[in-house]
Formats: sequence, C-alpha cells, structure tokens
Amino acid sequence: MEKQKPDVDVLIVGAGFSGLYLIHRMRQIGLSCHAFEAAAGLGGTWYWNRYPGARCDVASFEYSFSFDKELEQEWEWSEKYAPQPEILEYAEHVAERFDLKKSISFSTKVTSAIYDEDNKLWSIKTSKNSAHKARFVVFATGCLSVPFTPPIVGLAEFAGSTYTTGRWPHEGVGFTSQKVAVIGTGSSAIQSIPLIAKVAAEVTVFQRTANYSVPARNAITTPEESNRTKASYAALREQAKTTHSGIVTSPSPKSALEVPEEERLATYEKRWTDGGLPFLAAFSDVMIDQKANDTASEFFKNKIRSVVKDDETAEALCPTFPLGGKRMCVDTDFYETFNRDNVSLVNLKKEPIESIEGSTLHTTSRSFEFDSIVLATGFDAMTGALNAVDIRGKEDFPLKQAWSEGPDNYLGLMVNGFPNLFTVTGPGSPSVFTNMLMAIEQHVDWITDCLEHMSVNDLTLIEAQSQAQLDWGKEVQRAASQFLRSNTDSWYTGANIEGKKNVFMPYMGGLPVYRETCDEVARENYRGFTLT
Ligand code: NA7
Repeated sequence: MEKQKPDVDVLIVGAGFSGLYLIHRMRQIGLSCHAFEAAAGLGGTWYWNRYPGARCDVASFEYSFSFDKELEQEWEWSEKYAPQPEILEYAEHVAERFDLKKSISFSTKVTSAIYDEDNKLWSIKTSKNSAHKARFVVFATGCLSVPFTPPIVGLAEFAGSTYTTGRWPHEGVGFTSQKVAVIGTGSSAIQSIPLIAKVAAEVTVFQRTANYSVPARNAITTPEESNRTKASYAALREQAKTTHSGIVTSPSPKSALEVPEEERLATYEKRWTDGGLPFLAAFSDVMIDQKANDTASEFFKNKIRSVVKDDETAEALCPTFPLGGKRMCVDTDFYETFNRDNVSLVNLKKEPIESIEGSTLHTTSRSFEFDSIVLATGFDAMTGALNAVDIRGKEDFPLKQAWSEGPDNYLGLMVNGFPNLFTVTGPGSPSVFTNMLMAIEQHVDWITDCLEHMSVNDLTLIEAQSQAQLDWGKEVQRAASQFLRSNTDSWYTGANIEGKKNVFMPYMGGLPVYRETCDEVARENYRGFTLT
C-alpha cells in the first residue's frame, strides 16, 4: 500500500506564547506548520484569564520574548507588572509583526492525536470534524489551562451568575451593588478580590487554605526607566539565564539561621518593601530548611496581623504550611481589603460549604444569599490539557494510561511510546518555577534544533527511550525532594484534583541546569532518544 503523505510537517496544539514562537521557529527552518487553538483568539492563559486584576507576577521587561532585539526595543510596557489586556495586546503585536495568524485556526479544539504506525504520521482530529496528518505534533497547551470546578452540591443550579476566573467573560462583569461570593484564595482570587470589593455591595471570601501573598509594589514604568532597561536589555537577559528561575533576582547567599535576628528581620522587611516574588530569595535556606522557613513565615504572619484589623480574620488569613510550599501570590491591597466594611472571610476549615440551593450558599453553620459566585478554584495543572485530548501512541496506547502513575517523560519533552510528539513546558520541565517566557523559548529552541538536526541527517523519527525516561523521572523527584514544597499539597503535586496521582510534576533543578542538561543531551547525539 502506498504510504500516506502528511498535510503538514508540524502540527501545533495551542496558540499561546509557546504556539506563537513555535510557528515562527518552524518557518525559520523551512518546516510547514499549522496551529489549532480552542479559543477564538490567541494568547492562551492571557486570552482566558480576564478577571479583574489579572496581571503577571514577573516583571514585564522579563516576561516577554527575547528572541528578537527589535521587538524588545519597540514594545512599551506601561507598568512593572503588566495587566492582562496589555499582555494580550503584546501577544497580538507579536503575531502581527511575524505574520503568524495565517498559520492558526481559531475556535478549533484538537480532540484526538493518534499515532499512525504504518505511515509514521500523527492523525489529528478537531472539534470542527477536520482530520489532518502531521509528521510531528507539538502540544503547546499550557500548564494552567483547564479550570477546576469544585463538586459543590447545587452549584450548577445556582440561581445567580457563576463566573470562573480562568474563563472570564470577554465583555466584562459588572458587580456593582451585588452580593458576591469568591471561592478560593489562590493567585486569581487574591488579584481579583480587592477590585471586586471596590464595586460590589458585599464580598464574602470562602477560604479553604490561607495563602502567602506579598505586595507587588506595582508601578507605572516611566519613559526614563524604560529607556534605561532597554539600553541594557542584552545584559538583563544574560543575567536571567544564570538564575534558578530565569528571573533576575538577587538571591542572598546567607542562611536565615546564621544571621542575627535584627539582620534577619531587616532583610525580610526590605524584601517586603521592595515587593514581589524575590521575597522567596531573602535567604538561601528559606525554601529548603523548615527552621529557616519558619522565620520567614513568622515574619509574614506578623505582617498579616499588623495589616488586618479584625483579629479573628487576621488569624484565619495566616497560612499554616511552609512559605513557598504553594505558589506564592503577589497582590495589591489583598490583606488591606479585609478591613473594608463590605468584605468578610469565611474560614472553610471551620465551616465547610455544604450546598447551594437557589441563591443560597449553605456552610455547615450559616447560610448566605448571593447574586454572583466567582470560582477562583484553580486548574487541573500541567497534565489537564494533555489528558483532555485523546492522545494515543504506538500500539494505540493512550497517554492517559501511560501517565496513570504520574506524567513520566524524558526531559519534559517527550514520552516513550509517543514518537515525534513533543510537549512544551509540561511536567518534568522547570516551566512554572521560571519566567515562563524564558522556559518557552528554551523548549521551542531545543525542539527546533532537534527537528533541524533530523532534517539535515535525513532522520524521520525520534522517541524517548524508556530507561532515559525512568532516570529523568528519578531526577525530577530528587530535585524536588530538596525543597520543602515537595511535601506540601498543591497543584504542583496534583493534590488539588481528586483522584489525580500525587507526584511532584515540575522540575526543580533550575533553568540553568536544565538548559545545560538538554544541550548536553543534544550534543551527545540526542542521548536517551532513539533517532531513526
Ligand atoms: P490556585 O492557586 O490553585 O488556587 C485555587 C484556590 O481554590 C485555592 O485557594 C484552593 O484551596 C481553592 N479551592 C479549590 N477547590 C475548592 C473547594 N472545593 N472549596 C473551596 N476552595 C477551593 O489557582 P489560581 O487560579 O488562584 O492560581 C493559579 C496560578 O495562576 C497561580 O499559582 C499563578 O501561577 C498564576 P486549597 O489551597 O486547595 O485548599
């Protein structure tokens, strides 16, 4: 039988920042490519997460592409941490500048990707009933793209309006004069609550686990600051490449336990005043030593107590897990908002939600009436978007089954049994512990070099070897075990989704080590991969 021909060399799933950069790079090496995007527009995370206050928590000069120097120079960021509309505008600008949209089909979900062993091609089907054959398929589906809806009895029948932060209506939501419930206190809730509270009649926050949130100290970027940063952009990018997170920070080499208390508190105070995620790097051992972590956590709790006037609310807002165990949040006026007369906190540890009936939400001890409920309840992180697609590799074996004990893979890039299928910033890679844009560029560049190597050497198939995959899985767990967060329940471990196998998913070895490992593997003729 005559072999089937591919429609396209590389089929890309998703048109967020990963998908956009992939299209650009594939074109550069002369491979045909096409992307399918479920949303009606590009931007991925920044398309969907339009809730009030949504913004990045990595400074925008860093949270932007570095691959094109002119792009870096021409784009103006208005604030230190750009708000969602501006990030989306930036994504649109990138797409326009590099003429990427013509390679994207919007409002088209990839529903299945099945490996056709006879033809050595991937067969892809979409929600528009189209079928495609590709030599390679790259899942650029993001880490936090499948929102989680809690199984609250009666939620689907709630008489008012229900909004999910990760699927916010594009026309915006008017909460003026409404009684609003916000369920969850992760990053999305912490960013949106202060703004909702400014317009709503009442806001009731339903908190299951108190979180750590550091003030952002966001500010308008002046033209002088912008010019200064742009003049030294190359150096900034080089410096970022050397840090664990790919973010320019000044990690302290000192132990929190070895400095006098006065110095320790002054250091925390300075980091708190400066704001943002660098708080985590106040001392070298905060993230790895429980006693050191306790000092940072205690400082934090005292800050909460000093800001929040009502003692009971302040205590309920004090976290009980290690600082940095769950993703640290970055806010503007989150704790201050609890001093408003129209904001109250319900501690679900004391009174869990029982059910919703009509417009009434019942906890085990009280009932509340609401006009709107905001679900800020997180995502089926890292594997959710991949498992939502019927992906089947050799011998028709489903990825879901291959990952029943956790997302085994090699370098977070490929899975044994799934030749020519790549994942971008997925489990097993540093992704969510880094500046995502840096992680995306590193992954896409590596995949591009790999595909170019294959073209030049007339190779058609690449597959991760099972031993390499096993070894990488051990390395991912080893790297995580050094950090306190590996023992904290979070979306990093899959603990937020009932029935999901609990394993630490992102790679904690740091971006520089990871980048060097990937480069070394490539240099050593793609060690651990079988190329044919
Ligand atoms: P997160 O950080 O996963 O937060 C979800 C929140 O929702 C968290 O406080 C959860 O409490 C809470 N939650 C989840 N299910 C329930 C139920 N059933 N009842 C009450 N509360 C619940 O998601 P975000 O969208 O805020 O942030 C995601 C990432 O985006 C963030 O880390 C940044 O990287 C950007 P829990 O802690 O599970 O007890």
